[in-house]
Amino acid sequence: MKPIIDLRSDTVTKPSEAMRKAMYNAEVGDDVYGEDPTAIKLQNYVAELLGKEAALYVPSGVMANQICLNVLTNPGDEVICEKDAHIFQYESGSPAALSGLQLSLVDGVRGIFSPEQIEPLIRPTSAYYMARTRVVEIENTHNRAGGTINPIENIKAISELARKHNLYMHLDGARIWNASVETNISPAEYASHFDSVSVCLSKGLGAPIGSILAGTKDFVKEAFRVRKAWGGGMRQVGVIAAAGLFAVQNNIPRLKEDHKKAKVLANGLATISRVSIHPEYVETNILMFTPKNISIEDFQLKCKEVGLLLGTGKVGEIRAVTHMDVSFEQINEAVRIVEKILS
Ligand code: TLP
Repeated sequence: MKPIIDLRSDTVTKPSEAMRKAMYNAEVGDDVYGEDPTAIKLQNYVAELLGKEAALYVPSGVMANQICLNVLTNPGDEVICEKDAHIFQYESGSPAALSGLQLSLVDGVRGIFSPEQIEPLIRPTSAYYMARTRVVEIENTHNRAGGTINPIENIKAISELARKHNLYMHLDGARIWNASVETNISPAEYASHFDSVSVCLSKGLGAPIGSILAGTKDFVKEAFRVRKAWGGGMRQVGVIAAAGLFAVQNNIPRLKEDHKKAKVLANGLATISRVSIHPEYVETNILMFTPKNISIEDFQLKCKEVGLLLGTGKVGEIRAVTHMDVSFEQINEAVRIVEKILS
């Protein structure tokens, strides 16, 4: 039987043999006491990569984002973000549930909003009866918008506006690595425009678990407290932190290959008349398309029956994500499968 072609997400990758060896050999200690040497190594390595004073290893991207928001805000505050932001769409209402926050949503163009769009949303500090605008959040690359890269000049202009209004900036950089390899702008340069940053090790980088949040020493000290309060304090965590360290030390440059795969897939799908797609929108490893005259559910089911797994994006959209565990040959096979189903 042919192996399944799993394009649901770049989270589906499995640890390689070399990564497992690093896990096996990891030195460990009790991380709740801050004594796990491998977690410390990972945190220091990523803090440096992001040009931040300190960093903290956490179980997931959701936890990283939510701890950052919690530390930056007080209940009743408002966070400005794009309408398709992960923190709004896919984090189970946690800004409200965990931190008492409300979100002010901006209608971006393929996930990207301008400073001009958000300036009128910033509430006057004199208006004591309004929520207090506290944070501007940017997701880069933007997942639900199809892996789009936020231009650095735009990020810079937004962060200048935020500074002017004494607002914090938070980066959901789950896939900042993808943006970085594509633009040659370092993760540190991206991060320099933000007070807090969350990055994922378990997506394109191929680690089985984990995210990192980063900021100033004081910020991370407080994040350490919140992580424990929310049940995210882990013990001999070095066995998984080793996988994260391996991922971040070895698997960033190869993300370019995943971007090529996404382009090959998009161009292939564009030749199918019953597929609606914009291959020119594909910037990184995520692509969105719509199969015509068939429901998303039926289409996904038919694909699944022949070994192709696809995800969903916005309503009526299929999401396909390329990653290290899918080959170019499998990408071509995926195009053939879709062509056959829609012929
Ligand atoms: N995204 C997942 C799903 O939740 C959609 C995926 O398959 O892409 N920020 C961004 C931009 C993300 O895409 C994700 C995960 C997260 C945060 C949360 O990471 P995890 O799943 O580790 O909590």
